[in-house]
Amino acid sequence: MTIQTVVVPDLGGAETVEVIELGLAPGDNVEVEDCLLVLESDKATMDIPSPKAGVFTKYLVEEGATVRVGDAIAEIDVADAASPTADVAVEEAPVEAAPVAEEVAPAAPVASAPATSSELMIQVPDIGSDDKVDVIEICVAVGDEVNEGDTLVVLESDKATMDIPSTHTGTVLKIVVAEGDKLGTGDEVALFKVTSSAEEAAAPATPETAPAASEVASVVAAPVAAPVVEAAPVAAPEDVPTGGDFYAGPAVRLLARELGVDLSQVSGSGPKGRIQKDDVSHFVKKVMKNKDSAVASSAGGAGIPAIPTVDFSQFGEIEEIKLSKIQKLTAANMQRNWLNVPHVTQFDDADITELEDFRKGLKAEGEKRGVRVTPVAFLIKALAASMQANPEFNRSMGADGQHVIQKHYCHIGMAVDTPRGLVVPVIRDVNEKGIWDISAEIMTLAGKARDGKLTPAEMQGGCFTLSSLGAIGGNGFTPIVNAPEVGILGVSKSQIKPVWNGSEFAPRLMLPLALSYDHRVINGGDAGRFMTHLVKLLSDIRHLAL
Ligand code: CAO
Repeated sequence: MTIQTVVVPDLGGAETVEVIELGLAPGDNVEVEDCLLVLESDKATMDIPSPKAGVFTKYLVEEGATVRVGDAIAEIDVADAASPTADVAVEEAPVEAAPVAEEVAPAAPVASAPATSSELMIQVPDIGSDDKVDVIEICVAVGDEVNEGDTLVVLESDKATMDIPSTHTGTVLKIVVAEGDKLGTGDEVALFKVTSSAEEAAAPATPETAPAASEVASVVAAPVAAPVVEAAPVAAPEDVPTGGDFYAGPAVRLLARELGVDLSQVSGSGPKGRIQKDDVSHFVKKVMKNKDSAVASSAGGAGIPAIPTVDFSQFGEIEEIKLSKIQKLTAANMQRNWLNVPHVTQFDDADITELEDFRKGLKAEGEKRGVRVTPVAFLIKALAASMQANPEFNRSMGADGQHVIQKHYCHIGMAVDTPRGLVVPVIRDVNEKGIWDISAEIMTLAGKARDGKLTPAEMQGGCFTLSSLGAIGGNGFTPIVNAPEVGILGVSKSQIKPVWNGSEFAPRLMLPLALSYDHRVINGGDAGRFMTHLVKLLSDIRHLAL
C-alpha cells in the first residue's frame, strides 16, 4: 500500500481557492485523470485530476474550505507505485500537466498585429496544451465596449474552465468564433477597435499588459488558476447566493447574478451536472412562463421586500460567525420551501402509554442485539403505515404544477441535529422493515450524520420527513415541509396528562404531534384522516401488525 498525498497545484496567480465539490467515497477506484475534487477561484472552476491510478482513500479538506498552493487535499492508495506515471512525487507535482506551464515558450503575445492602426485581433493565449478545447460561452457581442480583463469567451477542457480575458480596452468589431467551436493556442477570437495606442496593441504582451504565456498556460495545464489579468469582478446582489453549492463556471455565475437567478435552483445539463448558460436562460423562461399561472413558481423570493440591513454594532458588542456549508444550504432550502409551499400545520396528541410500556419491555432484548429502540422507530414505522393507508401523503407536486407524482416506494427522512447543522438521512423501504431493523438504521444513520459521514445517496429519495424534538423538549412546533416531499411530522416531548376515559381522568403518556403539509397536494380532510390514522396506530400498536 503506497499512500500518496495530492496537494493544491500552482494556482497561476490566485492566492486561494475554495473546495466546491468532493465527489468520491473512500474505497472508490480512480484512474489517472479521474476528477478527485473541484476547486474554484473567483474566476475559474478547476477539476483536480488524479495523477495516478489507485484507490481513493480520503479527503483532507471539507467542502467549502479555502485552500492555497501546496495544501494537502486528498490521499490515494496508488495501484502501482513503480508504474511510469508514479515517477513524480505527488507532493512535488500534484497535477502532472503543471510542469508544462513552466516549459511553454515565454510570453507569447495574445493579440496579433493590428488589422488597421487601431484594430487588433485577440487570440487565445498559450493554453499549455496542443489540444483544442470547447468554446462553451461567448460573453460579448459586436458593438460591446469591453475593458481590459473582461471575459470574451469561456473555454472548457476536460480539466478546467477558463475565461479568456480581453487584453485591451476597446469595442468588439467582430466575433470570429461560435459556441461549440474548438479553439487552441493562437486561434483568433475577436476583432477589436482598441482605445489604447496601436503601438501598445501591436507590441508583444508583457506581464503588465497581458497574461504571460506561462501564467495563462497554468490555467489550463495546471489545470487551475484563473488568468492573472484582472477580471471584472461583479458585485453580487445580497440576495443571490454566490457560494459554491452548485457546479457552474464564472461566466454562468456572472450571468446568474445579472439576472438575479439563484443557481442552486437550476439543474445543470452539462458534464457532471455542470450548469450552462442555456440552463440559466431556460430557468428564467420557465419562471416567466409560470409567473401568471396559479402554479407556484420554483423561484423563491421574487418581489418580496428585503429585510433591512442593520448595523448591530451600534447597539453593543457583536461578532460575525461564519455559517457552515450545511447551515447555508439549510437556510436556502428552508427559505425556498417556506416561500414555495403553502403550509398548513395540524396538531394532535397520541396516547403512547402502552407503546412506551412495550418499548421499555424490549430493552433487554435490545441490549442482546446491540440495538437501542427509541420512540422514533415506532413513529417512522407508523408514518409508513399511515402513508400506505393514505397514499396522497406519498405524492409530490409535479414541477409543472399540472400533475402530482404518486410514489410506490416508502422512504422516510429523519431530521438529525448535528454540530454542523441539520441533516436528513433517509431510511429506505420502511414499509418492508420491522422495528429492530428500523432502530438499527436510526442508530447507524444518526451516528454517521453526527460524524459527518453520510453520503449524498443516504440523504436522497425521501418521501416524507420525521423531525423529533422529543428528547430535547417543547410542547409543539410547526415544522417546514422538506419540498418536494409533501409533509413532515414534528414530534415534541411526551408528558403524562390527565385524560378523561369516560368515567374518570386517568394519567396517560401523551405525545404531541404536528403535521405540516403542502396544501397544494393535500387538503384538510386528507390531513385529518392521516393524523387520525397515525394517532390510532401509535395509541394501539397492535394495528401496526395488521
Ligand atoms: N418524548 C419523550 N422522550 C423521548 C421522545 C419523546 N417524544 N423521543 C425520544 N425520547 C427519549 C428517548 O426515549 C430516549 O430516552 P431513553 O434512552 O431513556 O429511551 C431519549 O429521549 C433520546 O432519544 P432520541 O430521540 O435522541 O433518540 P433517537 O436516537 O431515536 O433519535 C434523532 C434520533 C436523530 C431523531 C435525534 O437524535 C435528533 O437528532 N433529534 C433532533 C431532530 C431535529 O433537530 N429536528 C428539528 C428539525 S427542524 O429544525
